[in-house]
Amino acid sequence: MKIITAKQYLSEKEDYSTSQTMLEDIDESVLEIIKQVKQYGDKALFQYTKQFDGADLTNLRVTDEEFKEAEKQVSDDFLSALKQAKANITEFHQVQKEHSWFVNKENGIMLGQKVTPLQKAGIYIPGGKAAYPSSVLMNAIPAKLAGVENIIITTPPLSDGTINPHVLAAARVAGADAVYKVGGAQAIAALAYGTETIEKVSKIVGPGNAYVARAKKWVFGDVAIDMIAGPSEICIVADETAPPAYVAADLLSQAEHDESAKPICITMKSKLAEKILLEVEKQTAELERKEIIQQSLKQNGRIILAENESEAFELVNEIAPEHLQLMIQNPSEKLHYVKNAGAVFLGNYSPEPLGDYFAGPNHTLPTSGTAKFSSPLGVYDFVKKSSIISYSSEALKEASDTIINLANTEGLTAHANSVQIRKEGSYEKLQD
Ligand code: HSO
Ligand code: ZN
Repeated sequence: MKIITAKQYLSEKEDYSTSQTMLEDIDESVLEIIKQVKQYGDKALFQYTKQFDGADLTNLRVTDEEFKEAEKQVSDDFLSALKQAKANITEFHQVQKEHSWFVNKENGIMLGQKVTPLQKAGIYIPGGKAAYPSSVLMNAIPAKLAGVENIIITTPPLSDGTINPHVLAAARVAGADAVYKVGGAQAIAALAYGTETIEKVSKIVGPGNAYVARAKKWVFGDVAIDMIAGPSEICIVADETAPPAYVAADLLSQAEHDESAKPICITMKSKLAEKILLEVEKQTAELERKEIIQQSLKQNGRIILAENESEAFELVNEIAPEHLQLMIQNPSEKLHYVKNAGAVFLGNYSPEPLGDYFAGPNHTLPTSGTAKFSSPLGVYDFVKKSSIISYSSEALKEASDTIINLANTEGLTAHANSVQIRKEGSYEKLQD
């Protein structure tokens, strides 16, 4: 981790973690996998699961017995933690529900917008070390609240054919309808196009590695996707009221996710910068995932010295971080300076992991600067809208000339005729 100025930060070249040639290689295998799954369905899924996960399966769907076994393996304390988190996530997301609306206007005109849940949603949950039960809750609960009838999860099995019991327990608590043992690009292809066992969904959500991310990009259009998630990011704006040990701990909480995670602190005080740096070094040495953390700190860890708060916020808005912590005096009064951030944590007692697990807002957030135009995952991601239009014969007659004029101007005389025929009341005449 190094201390630099705002100018130096902005002039640093972006270090693309996935190079162009790597991307081309990934795309080549991803496209082949998609093709095979489209053509051979389950057979391709079994074969890829054997090849990539080392699991020789005969059944893709997790059975009731497997769920029961998983629930026995997890502690009561863990189950109760899941349930508390679920209650908070539900309470927060409940407010996001959108409702259909209709307005009756003069002359027998009715207009409206009908909100309909997606019928089927597919959630991808990574396996192995990055198997996060919290992500199961964060993806499935908003879908459930939106009214999605069929919520299915795909996740890669371990080589013995089992799934992380904590993930299965979370799937049950969240109310998922089925869990399938399949991961990688093959899972995304199965969700997008369907196989004998896995039903085709309308939208695929959830985090994943580079293969999953590229597969999502390739199937987009045939199916909806949530976002292409990049590595985790945290940006902390700290002034002299921020305890350096807290700042360091929070930076490291995101650094441990991934070698290419981005832990950034912006401060106006160079003394504080030095203290935070010392704390980062001290705390890293004690942490279990120090190898990952050290990589992340080396590649992307920065303490940026800003001249004043206004420069600090300019930088924040340019970075558009996934997570922004304001560890400054009166943080809520400064909130209006924040234009681009996935989630904003205010004060010294709102550390980022509070949001990852417990507070209620979603932890699926826009990364890599996409907070400039994207929002956190929410109930609104699992519904779609239809416009409703209803006119009476008088209302249509009154509008006819205007519509006919617009249609004729576009040279679309059949459009004009569809209105003209009603204006003349030809149908009514035919009935006579
Ligand atoms: N901070 C991650 C989400 C997560 N953290 C899951 C722990 N578990 C999203 O950037
Ligand atoms: Zn996290």
